[in-house]
Amino acid sequence: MRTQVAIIGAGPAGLMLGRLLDLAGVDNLILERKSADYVLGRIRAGVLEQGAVDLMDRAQVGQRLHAEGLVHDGTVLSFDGDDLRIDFTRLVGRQVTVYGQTEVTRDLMEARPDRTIYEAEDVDLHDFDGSPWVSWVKDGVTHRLDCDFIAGCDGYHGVSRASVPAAAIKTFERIYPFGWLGLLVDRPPVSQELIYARHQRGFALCSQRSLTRSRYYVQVGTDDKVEDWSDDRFWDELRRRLNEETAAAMQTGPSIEKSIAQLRSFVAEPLRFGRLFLAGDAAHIVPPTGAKGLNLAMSDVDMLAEALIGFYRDGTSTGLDGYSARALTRIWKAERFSWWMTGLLHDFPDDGDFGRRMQRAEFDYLAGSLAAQQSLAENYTGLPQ
Ligand code: RFL
Ligand code: PHB
Repeated sequence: MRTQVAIIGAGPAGLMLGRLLDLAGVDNLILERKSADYVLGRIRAGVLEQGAVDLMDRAQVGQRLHAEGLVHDGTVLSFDGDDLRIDFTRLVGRQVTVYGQTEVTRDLMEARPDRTIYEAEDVDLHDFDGSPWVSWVKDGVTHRLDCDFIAGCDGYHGVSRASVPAAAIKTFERIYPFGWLGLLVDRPPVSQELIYARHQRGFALCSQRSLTRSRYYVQVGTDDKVEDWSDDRFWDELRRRLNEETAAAMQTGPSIEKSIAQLRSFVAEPLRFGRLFLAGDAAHIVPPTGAKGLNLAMSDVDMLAEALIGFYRDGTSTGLDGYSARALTRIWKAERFSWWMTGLLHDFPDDGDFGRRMQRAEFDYLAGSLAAQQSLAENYTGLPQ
């Protein structure tokens, strides 16, 4: 078998890259380790920057997003019960859209019913410094795909980054001393806008998927297990971390999903190794506090698709040569913002009273400074490419 671009991973990065290449007439095949249902069952991101919404439109998969997505003009930060609204529209003239990653993935999958091989086991990358090819096993049979380029869109635990010789790659990492326990429930959101809350007991987030489905998170310890958290325990803890009116208005119910994510910052450099390119979570991880992971994955593949399409259309490799540096500039800015939001809003057990006072001072500064609020709004709604 032969294709122009072999894409590893059918998460949002791989599916969007495949779609952009399809529209430009560049042949590609996606290899995904899991089943389509498994991929759709993963509950992850919820907030899209305008740039990601625009990309969905350019990929001609934005119809349902515009019909069902919830456009938000601002968000609320809460510190020990004191609320501060960040008004994106007034501060920077931009908005964000609440539309689940599951829905983004579904829209992209429906636009491409074929040429994704699900349940491809033992995917292996070969000769990406010369004439690349990919092998995998499906139903006990080994297959081979020759290609011009490989796009590693297979997430943090994928095979693509792991295939690069250690001497060719440098990684930067911070693991935070806590995780997020998330719960999904079919109840209306407690608040029209998202609430990011810093409380003595730790961080909490009130998010949503629709007018009838809510997503809530609480900061938990690194040793906490989902089994330790009954729904009742989750709701009690969440309410304790919110101000009284919000806690009283909260509609609780049985969880339809509950999971814990460890928080980490991670960047790999560079993003190109011969004819292999990394994009999305395969290349970087942000803690979810700034709602940047999915958006970064989208902007990476937007740039990568432009570079690949340029190569096939004009025969020029300028875009491919510049991809790594161009994407990394944007990635590091999103890393900085996500790290900063995480630092402002979480309980850091080792930082003591001084650390807490610094967080409070930062919150008070934000509350009193339109310039500081504008900086937050500019980053949260998405920096330009
Ligand atoms: P994905 O989604 O991990 O997809 C990678 C795909 O590759 C497959 N794969 C393989 N396939 C073949 N062979 C192998 N050896 C393979 N190994 C892996 C996997 O099965 C999978 O299907 O990466 P991608 O496409 O780069 O997308 C990244 C996003 O998923 C991620 O950044 C976001 O979910 C992060 N994130 C958020 N991002 C936002 O922009 N806004 C948010 O509000 C937001 N909230 C979140 C989040 C992530 C969270 N968790 C669970 C870490 C909230 C949470 C709780
Ligand atoms: C979510 O709805 O899952 C979500 C929203 C905002 C974040 C992180 C996660 O910052």
